[in-house]
Amino acid sequence: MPNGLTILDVRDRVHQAQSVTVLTGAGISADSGVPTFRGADGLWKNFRPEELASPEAFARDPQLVWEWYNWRRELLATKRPNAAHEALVQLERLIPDFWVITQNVDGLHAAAGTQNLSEIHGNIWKVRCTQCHSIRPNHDVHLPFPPSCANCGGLLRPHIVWFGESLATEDLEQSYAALQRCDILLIIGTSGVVYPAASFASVAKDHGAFVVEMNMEATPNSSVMDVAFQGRAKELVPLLL
Ligand code: BV8
Ligand code: ZN
Repeated sequence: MPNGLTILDVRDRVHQAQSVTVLTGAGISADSGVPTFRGADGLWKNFRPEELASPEAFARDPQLVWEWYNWRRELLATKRPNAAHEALVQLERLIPDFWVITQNVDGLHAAAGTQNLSEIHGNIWKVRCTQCHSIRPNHDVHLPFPPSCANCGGLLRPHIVWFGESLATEDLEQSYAALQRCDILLIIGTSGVVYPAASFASVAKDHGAFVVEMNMEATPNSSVMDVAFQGRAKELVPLLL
């Protein structure tokens, strides 16, 4: 259960740590103007995930799914990392072993300069061929339909992990390794409802890590945390510097 520790106590622990792992969700990008999934302005308010973020939806109506991703690409093209993303880049330079696991597909951690990064749900600025499975960066704000593979002419899909799809083995291996070796796990801006990311707090805790939550609201994982801070990521995360 959360105890009387202040954010300055956590800052001291972080600066003394050998290994720190961070798990982020849509909340860290909210301060960059990127809508979250389940909040009041959430993406899922207007859309139903199973209608769009699933292989079945893409098989049924690839054009509709691409229209949704084109809309999100257009929205994201104007967004920049905020003070929370930037603070994590500073921490990465200070702490011997630092790893960021993000559920976000917006690319803002990489844009801020984070090096040690696992984008476990993929990246909206990458496309994957449904035929030859080649993965390429693509920053076109709007892909004309049907987007076709330069390599084999196959239909391209977003390189994003949809519901019911497995996460990439390499991303899972990197994530579990980072969760098992860290002294501290910082969990920033996630509602803790999507698996397997929602189980990462328990994985780290089972390996003796000190687990800290920074979020606008309490989550189902809050009771697992050693300490939980409620507030905006762009205000809380820089306090760790
Ligand atoms: C898999 C791609 C295994 C789309 C996404 C029943 C029980 C347990 C599991 C399941 C189940 N039924 C189904 C499952 C599995 C399913 C799942 O977990 N479903 C949930 C909904 C129950 N998971 C999967 O399918 C995963 N795959 O398990 O494969 C498998 C095994 C065998 C065979 C096949 C497969 C795949 C999961 C990935 C799904 N893809 N996105 C897209 O993005 O286009 S998930 C989607 O949700 C996003 O990626 C997002 O990252 C993710 C999590 O959301 P959050 O990041 O947490 O965002 P959210 O809006 O929810 O919360 C934001 C938080 O920030 C809030 O708490 C808010 O208070 C806070 N906040 C807001 N502003 C701020 C802030 N905090 C700080 N500062 C602020 N300013
Ligand atoms: Zn191809």
